[in-house]
Amino acid sequence: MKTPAFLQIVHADPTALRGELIGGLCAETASIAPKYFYDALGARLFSAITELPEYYPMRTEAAIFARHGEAMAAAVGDMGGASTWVDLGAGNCEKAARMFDLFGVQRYVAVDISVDYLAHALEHLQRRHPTMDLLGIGMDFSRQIALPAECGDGPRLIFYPGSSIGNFDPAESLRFLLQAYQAAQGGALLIGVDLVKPVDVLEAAYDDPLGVTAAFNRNLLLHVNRLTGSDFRLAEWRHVAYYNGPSSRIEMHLEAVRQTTVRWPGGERRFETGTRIHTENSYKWRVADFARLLARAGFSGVRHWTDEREWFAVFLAGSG
Ligand code: AVJ
Repeated sequence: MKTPAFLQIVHADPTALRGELIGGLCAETASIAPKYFYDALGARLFSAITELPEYYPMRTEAAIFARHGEAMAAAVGDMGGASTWVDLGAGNCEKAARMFDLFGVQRYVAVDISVDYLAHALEHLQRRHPTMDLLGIGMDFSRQIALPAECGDGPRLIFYPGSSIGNFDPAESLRFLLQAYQAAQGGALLIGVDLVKPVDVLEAAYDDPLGVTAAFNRNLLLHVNRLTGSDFRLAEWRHVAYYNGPSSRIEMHLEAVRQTTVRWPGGERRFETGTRIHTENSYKWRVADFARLLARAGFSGVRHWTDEREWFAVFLAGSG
């Protein structure tokens, strides 16, 4: 049996991370970047979110792949095919693995910031697919998708499911798509995008009655305490999530329920009652606007598949 290969492209620099976090806390509008949600507990809480009846994106996307996967594979074939699948933010690799047979994937490159988790997932995957070429890459691709030569020089299928692109604002999304276009090397992009829909549906998905999303949001403070040595106390912060219509995005915040001072080695900040720390944006797109953005990034032959309610879309876009 083959063994999966690994490459560690960047080691997260703890001092730089700390500086970035403290900078966000001290800014006029305090913020913490959403990538910090995913410590070990945060990753499990997110997985619990995907089980909630109110959180429709994952199961809607899964249904689209199950129903239209064959058509997607045929469309990629019509575009000339892609020898390598590149999974951005692969996590447990399960979403991509479900498509291997349908797409006849021989070479799979899993990219994720958390390489330990990835190593484990790829070993498991290799046991189920003994002849496949598997490569794991520990890399933060949020600013730049700089894939190493080991990924091969043929056309690639860039796989970016789950509406992860929703964390980027429209300008950042365009930058990301331009990068994805280059990385595809004449292949294609397969990407999941959450769509605009009634506000009550959106808000329930990000403020569920069981409080799992609230726990996911508030757990961020425990992670920040560990990373920076700060002393956030959970009892003083509540989860706030609402749809910002003019910006087409869900916003998540943590709001101080009383006046509180947060201290860390070398600094502190006082938060008045009701002040907020912005923790996440999750943009919702209209099909026509996202198709236009793909075209602006250079993609052609854009197709999309959606569910009956048109709550979520999977786009396929060619870079050839
Ligand atoms: C992982 C960014 C797709 O925006 O729906 C879920 C994260 N935040 N509930 C999303 C999230 C709160 C999720 N993404």
